[in-house]
Amino acid sequence: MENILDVIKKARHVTVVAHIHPDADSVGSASALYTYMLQLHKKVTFYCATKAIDPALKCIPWVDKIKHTFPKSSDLVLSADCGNKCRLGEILDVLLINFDHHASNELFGNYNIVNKEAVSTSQVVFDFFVHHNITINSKIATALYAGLLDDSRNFLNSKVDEKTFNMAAFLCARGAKTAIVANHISKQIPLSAFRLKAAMMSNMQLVSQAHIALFIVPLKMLDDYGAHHRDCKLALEEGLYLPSVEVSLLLCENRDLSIKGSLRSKGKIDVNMIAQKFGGGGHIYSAGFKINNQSLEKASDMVLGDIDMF
Ligand SMILES: [Mn+2]
Repeated sequence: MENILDVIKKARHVTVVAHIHPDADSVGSASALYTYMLQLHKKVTFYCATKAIDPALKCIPWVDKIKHTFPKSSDLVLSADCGNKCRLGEILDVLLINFDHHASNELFGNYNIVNKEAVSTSQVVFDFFVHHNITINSKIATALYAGLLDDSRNFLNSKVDEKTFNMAAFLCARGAKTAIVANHISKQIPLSAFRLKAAMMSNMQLVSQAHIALFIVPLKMLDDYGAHHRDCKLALEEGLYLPSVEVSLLLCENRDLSIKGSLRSKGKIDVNMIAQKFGGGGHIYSAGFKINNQSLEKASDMVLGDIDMF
């Protein structure tokens, strides 16, 4: 681990990378690394390939600094919450340190700081900071807390343990703005997402003896409500609240007519394994994939056929 600090210290221009279609964990972890680079007086760029950043993430420090073009002079990348290279967007082939917690992480970095047991990538970054006695100021604390809150599903997912709460307590003590983060990340829904959720709920199908909640979202449904892909996750995650449901499956049409698949599980079924069959990945409880050149109906038959229920 020690020589990673040397690698960072030797770099002239560091770029922290949040993944495409970023969430609070990716942006929060990248933001914390960005603050650390400022503490080291490094030249640093915050890069994310996706231009439409969820406005809820504005509560995370430095989100206003995000650039969508990878800087040519960069000689080191710190990637945050990226399970594979495709998640990085268009970057140059430079030295890379991979901070992540995905079960499907492909260890694509020159250095891989990956803990698949961690609740969030922000926990991986937190452990790295604590291990190296790096100062956690209020900006870092707020950023890491945002990742922890979101990836732990508001401290409700099965990976949450004593360590999670100890980290939260530590971040509170360092000035994390917990109420502001909660109000943005967990307690605020745009009207478009509100309306989409209602439509998704009423169109939900229960299949495999009601063990699977299936949500099919054609592009037109998104457009009717002016909603985004990310807005689908509200209904997707609440599908698991039904007592009989073990897996919640979303198939959502992309603008290029490919299909984005998202899976959530209570834990009996490993959805990372299912997503990997379609070239995707993630975690046991939460995973995603993409299917090209298929109709929504065909895609749903393909995926349902690959979920073995007990
Ligand atoms: Mn994450």
